Order: sequence, then C-alpha cells, then structure tokens
Amino acid sequence: MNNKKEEFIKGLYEIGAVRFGKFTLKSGIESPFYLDLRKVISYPKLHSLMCSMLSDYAAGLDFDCVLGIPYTALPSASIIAETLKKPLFMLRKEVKTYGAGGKLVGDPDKKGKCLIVDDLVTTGGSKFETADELTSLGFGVKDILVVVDRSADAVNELSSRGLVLHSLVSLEEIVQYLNKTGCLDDAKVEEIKSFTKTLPEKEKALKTDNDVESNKFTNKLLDVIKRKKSNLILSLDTEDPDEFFDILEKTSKSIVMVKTHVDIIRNFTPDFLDRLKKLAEKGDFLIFEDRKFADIGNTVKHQFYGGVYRIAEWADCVTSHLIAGEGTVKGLFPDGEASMKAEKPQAAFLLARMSSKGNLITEYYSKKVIEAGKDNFSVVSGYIGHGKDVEDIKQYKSLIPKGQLLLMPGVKLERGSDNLGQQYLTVEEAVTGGADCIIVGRGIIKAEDPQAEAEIYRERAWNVFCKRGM
Ligand code: 5BU
Repeated sequence: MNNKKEEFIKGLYEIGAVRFGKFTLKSGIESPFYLDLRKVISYPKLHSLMCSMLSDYAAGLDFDCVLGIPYTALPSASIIAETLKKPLFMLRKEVKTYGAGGKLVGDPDKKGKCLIVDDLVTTGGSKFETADELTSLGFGVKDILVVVDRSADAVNELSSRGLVLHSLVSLEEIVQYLNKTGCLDDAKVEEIKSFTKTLPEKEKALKTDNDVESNKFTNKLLDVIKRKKSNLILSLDTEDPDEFFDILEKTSKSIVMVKTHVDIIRNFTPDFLDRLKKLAEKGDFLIFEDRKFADIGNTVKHQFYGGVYRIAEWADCVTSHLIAGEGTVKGLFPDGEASMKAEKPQAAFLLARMSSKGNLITEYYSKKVIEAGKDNFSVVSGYIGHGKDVEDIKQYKSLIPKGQLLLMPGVKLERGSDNLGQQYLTVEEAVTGGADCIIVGRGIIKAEDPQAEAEIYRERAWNVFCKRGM
C-alpha cells in the first residue's frame, strides 16, 4: 500500500468516517463496521488528498466528461473535472417542474463518454440507475470511480452489465491497515471477514423474502418474457389478413404477445382465429386483444363472451377503460379470482394513461384507475401508460403496485408523432422509465424488413430491461 493510501485511511479513521461496532444497515442487516464519507468535505486536508488520489486515478482512464452522484460525490467530481480540464455534469435528485431542461445540469452539447464518480459502492444499485439515466440522455458510460468499495461483489455485478468499477481503496485494505497499526484487533478483523463473506447470501435471502406475488396470467406472461428474452408486444394493426399472418410469422420469434384489433380485420372468419391460435402456440407468444372495453358490466360481458368475435374464447388478455367504474372489470371476469384457476388464465390491462396528444385523462383519474386495479389484483395484470419523459414515467410507475405490470404503446426507435395525435417515446426512455413491455406497431410493421426491425426493438428493450431489473 502506498503512503497516500495509508495516510487517507488513517484520516478516515481519525474523523470517524470508518467506525467499528454494531450498526444496522438500510436493508435491516446488522453490520460490524460503518462507513460514511459525507464528513470528508469538512476536513480540507483530507478532502484534498482524496481528490488528488481520485484525479490521479481518473487521469489513466478514457473519458470525455465527469459526473458525480449527488450529494457526497459532487465536490470531488467538480475538482476532478477542474484538475483534468474535462466538462462537468450533474443530475438533479429532485425533478424540476418549471423552466427548460430536465434533470441534467451542464451543457448538453458537451456530452460524451462520461466518468461516474461516487463515494461508496455497496450493491451497485445507484450506479446502474445513474448509468441508465445517462445512457438515455445520450451519454456513453463505461467507467465508474468510487472512493471505497465496501461491496461483496459489485465489480462482477457491474461488469455483467458492461460497466467497469474502479476504487481507490477496498474495505479489505482499510481493515488490514487498521489492524497493522493496532486500531483493530484480530477478532474484529475475523468478524468483518466473515460478515462480508456471508453478506451476498443475506442480501439474496432478503430479496426472496420480499418477492412479490403476481396473478396467474402475469406469471404466465413473465415466464414468456424470460424464456424469449423479450419485452416486445407487436401491435399488428393491418386490415389485410394475409399481411397480418405474413408479418406475424416473420416476427413471432421476437415477441411475447401480439396485440390485435380484431374488428379491423377485413373478411373476418373463424378461420382467422384458428390460424392465429395455432401460430401463437407454435411461436410461443400470447394473444392480446386491444378491445378497450368501456361500457357497464352487463354490456361488456356480452361484448367479451358473445357476438361475432367471442373474444373470451381466444384472447389471453384484453384492455379496458375504467370510465364506467369497476363494474366493467366485474363484467369481464364475473368469477373474479376463480377465472384465474381456469386452465387458461385471462386478465385485463387497464388504461390509466394514453399516448395520444390532448387525451382527457387527468392525474386524478389515472390514480383512481390504479387504485381500482389494485383492488382487482387477481384479474388485473397491470396498466397501459405513457409519459412525457423518463422522470415522468418513473413517477407514474411508482404508483403501480408491485406485481402488476406497465405496458407502453407510443414507442419507436426515435421520438416523434404521427399526424393524428400519436406521440412516440424512444425504446430506451420507455424501459428506463419503467415499462415492463413496449407495444410497437408501425415502427415494425411499416419497416422494410419487419423481421429484422422486430429483432432490433426486442434487443434494445431487453438490454435496458436487464440493466434496470424488474
Ligand atoms: P403504433 O403504430 O406503434 O403507433 O401503434 C400503437 C398501438 O397501440 C395502436 O394499436 C393503438 O391503438 C395502441 N394504443 C396507443 O397507441 N396508445 C394508447 O394510449 C393505447 C393504445 Br391505450
């Protein structure tokens, strides 16, 4: 260990940024040590030593700009940027509701490969979040530089998602040095060692305990998502049955569901449904009829089970408004939970927000839909939603109960709109914000090669989804 490192560890110990005893972590796990670097900025000599070590390390990395994760790392990031003459950026913690721009502070024209700086790494969670946000804003992200790596396995966790973690000192080095200098006895060193060894298991157990329940249809859909490594729902909006099957056959490998508007199909015959069902089985995808039910329960019941289309006989799930109240969902699934016990579980997705410009849905209405969906958890698998930007979607997603899903239409590779009010977010914005599946229509079916295009959408959504986690 070099002198600078030893001096730095000694400094951390002296100001009480490293302590030993019994501490309860945020996760509820009891830890034999405590690390808190927030104090360092109040000790100019120690802070300047830390920043010079960070700048020396960063000088060996390849990056165009620097960003510190708020708040502790903001002063160090600005000193690194100043020392190495690189542009500095910040991401606001809070959402700005007025004026121009979103969460990014800095000149967007200066963005490039960004070095993320932070004080500690514990699980890597906040680093993934920041990396995703920066990527969705058009930055390149590879290197993350932290002062102390106190994690069990963050280097590998991060590298499995394409990120490289660098740290000035590890917990092991801190313990080693303090043991050598007589600040820490051997018994305590052993206690810390065995604590860090068993930490990943403890964290995993905690995660499993908290695993959320979903209804039977949601579980079925999640299984297809995992099996096919896809979050793509194809919206096959064509009137021509031949074109419908031609595109569906070509794209079936890449999708988890096909979304139909069965009432737009020309020459609709029972034959159409036979072909569709067979193809769904062969291609391992589900059928999603975007019927947008909206009437009183009794009428909806006839519309779902009867008429020409007999939707209940072939659709795995459907969309529904809630403008007429919960009666609509009761009309769709009069047996409530019992309908999930059927061999083929079926469910509804409620329209809590829409993608079209000027739609009349208010925040109040949207919240009420989610509340009612929560009360009908056994037959409501989630919601259709959209948003202005990543932050807006994140806020909306936070209202959705765990175990229910957010499906998002109005998605393309680039932002934009059509001339009838449809508004498009990018795949990255949708999934980073919290969409569990994206619904794509014209982006794929009007492409020159729908098969290749579907694969592009699948891959882009899946990559972000894996980085983000459920
Ligand atoms: P597009 O071609 O990707 O724009 O098609 C989007 C599909 O999603 C289309 O079938 C719409 O009916 C559907 N949709 C939507 O675009 N926006 C919404 O808010 C809802 C459904 Br709900």
